[in-house]
Amino acid sequence: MRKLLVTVLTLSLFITTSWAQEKVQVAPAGFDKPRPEIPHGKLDTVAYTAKQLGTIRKALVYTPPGYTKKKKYPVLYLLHGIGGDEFEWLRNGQPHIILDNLYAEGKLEPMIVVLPNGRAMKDDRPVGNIFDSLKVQAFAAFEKDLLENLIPFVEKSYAVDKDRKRRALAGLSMGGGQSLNFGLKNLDTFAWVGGFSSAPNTKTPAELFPHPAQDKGKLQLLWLSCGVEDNLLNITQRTHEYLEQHGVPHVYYLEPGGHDFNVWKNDLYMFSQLLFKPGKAAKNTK
Ligand code: FER
Repeated sequence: MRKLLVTVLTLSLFITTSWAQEKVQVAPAGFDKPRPEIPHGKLDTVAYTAKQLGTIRKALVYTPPGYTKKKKYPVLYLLHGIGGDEFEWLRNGQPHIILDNLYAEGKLEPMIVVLPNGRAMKDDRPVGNIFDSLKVQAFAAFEKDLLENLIPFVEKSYAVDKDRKRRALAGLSMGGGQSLNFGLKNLDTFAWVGGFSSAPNTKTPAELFPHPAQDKGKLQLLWLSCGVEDNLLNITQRTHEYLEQHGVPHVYYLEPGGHDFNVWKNDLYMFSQLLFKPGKAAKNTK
């Protein structure tokens, strides 16, 4: 514990210092401010059948400016945290504004972004005790719902490129844990995986990526990020250390801040610019 504390403190000192020296790149001011004069993407609410639950579940879908059925788009599934639902990113992170602004600057590969509800249970609202074990288990149960219900629904409803190299899974906190757990287990489905400030639902590194030698070439991007003041930093850090020890290319991005949307908006800004750009992603990966 003492050693861990010292490591974290040293690390944060280093990061704070290097940030002060502007070595840690963060999103520029205004990246999340609406710009009425630019083209905007569109937000839809969709409803799909969850076979296992016997319910109709909701998700939000953001299609980029200029979206046309004549093209095939890659898809990012972007997951929320323990107190959230399909609206959490929209309410607190405004991904549509961040992405509209990036499109206006020509900085994104056009993509569809799906905001699911990651709590796969009959009542999937974030009410009562959000840490209740049945609710936490429902975050694990979402793996099946995502793979068997939501992805097929999105792919028949939108103009989607179904190649694994055009499918990404990322999320914040509980959603970061889900992204690492599901993404790294299903490398035939996802080639782009991102964990933002991943929570204690994240499997241990050896469970997450048990065959590094065999699998390390399968990812186009494996992204791990966290605020240096986040109490959950140890989860991201231990995952990074394992991947580094086993020579698995990944991005390890430590940034100023704690466990909140200032960090996650910055993550979306940084991560989205690498998505579906194999050359750029490889250049930014160690
Ligand atoms: C925990 C601490 C935090 C935990 C989950 C979280 C399941 C999730 C936080 C979030 O999603 O913001 O012990 O256990």
